[in-house]
Amino acid sequence: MSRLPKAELHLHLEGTLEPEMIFRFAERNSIRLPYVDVDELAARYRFDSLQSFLDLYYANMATLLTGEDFAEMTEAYLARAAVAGVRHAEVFLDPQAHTARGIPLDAVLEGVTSALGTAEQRHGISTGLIVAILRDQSAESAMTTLDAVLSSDVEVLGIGLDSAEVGHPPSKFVEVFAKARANGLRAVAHAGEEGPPSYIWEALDLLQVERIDHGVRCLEDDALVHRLAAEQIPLTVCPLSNVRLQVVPDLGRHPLPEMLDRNLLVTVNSDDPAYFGGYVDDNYAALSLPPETLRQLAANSIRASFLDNTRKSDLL
Ligand code: ES4
Ligand code: ZN
Repeated sequence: MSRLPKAELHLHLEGTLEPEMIFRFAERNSIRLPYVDVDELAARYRFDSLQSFLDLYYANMATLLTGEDFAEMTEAYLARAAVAGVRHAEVFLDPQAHTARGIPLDAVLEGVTSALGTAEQRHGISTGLIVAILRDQSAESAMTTLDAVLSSDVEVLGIGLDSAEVGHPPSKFVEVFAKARANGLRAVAHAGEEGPPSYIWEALDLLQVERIDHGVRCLEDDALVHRLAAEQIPLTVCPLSNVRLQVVPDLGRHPLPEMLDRNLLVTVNSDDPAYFGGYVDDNYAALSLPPETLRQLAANSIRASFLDNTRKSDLL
């Protein structure tokens, strides 16, 4: 199944920072790590919530300093994604996590886009960049970040919303998303991962997003499920992430089959593969679904992408 042509729609570039890379970048950037080796670091990859993961995810970013680091990380992801059959990737980047550490936004964007720009040629993967807003930071910080991104000369596909969900509802970012959409960005948001179904309603009605990232908690609200199904709003589900962050107890009890049964436009994605035990092919395999269902999920990922219809038809 790994070769099925597919799109990856929910992938945090910083979540592809593998332990080996963390040590290599720390060495060359003279950054002291609080772990002696890869094994000691890998032993910390046990999480009991989204926040417990985010603490390590942000700490490890201290090793990313130069445009070159961002380019290498992105290139390594693309090479691995090609092996997984990914033909199109719409990837998240968290600019605030880097600008807050004093890394110039231009270095981050140039590094990432230099690798994305050669992906088609090197790996046969078309790409788009989604700038994600950290919802646990202020709306002012989000607006400053959006303005900086819009005035840079990189091509950005969309705006997203991520980081610690509970207590940070979509309503906090209405103006930011309105401005992003007015400037031609596509809009998506994490909602209903740890947060309640009301956050999914808000993302749709207040932020006017075109896709929901995760969204697994929609099943708690029948009216919401009907809306998502009727409008065929894509849900970018990440099975291994959900298990590792204890959003669901185990893969056998993952709600994805029920979501498909309820006619939701579900896609399978890897979220933060360096942290959650696998890339997108591993997520497909982990579900233990029949081949025709896996084919359906791969087709859904193409349909749910922001590609134009011509390229969608080529990939389907
Ligand atoms: C994330 Cl799994 C997840 N949820 C929310 N925000 C994130 N940022 C990176 N991974
Ligand atoms: Zn995510």
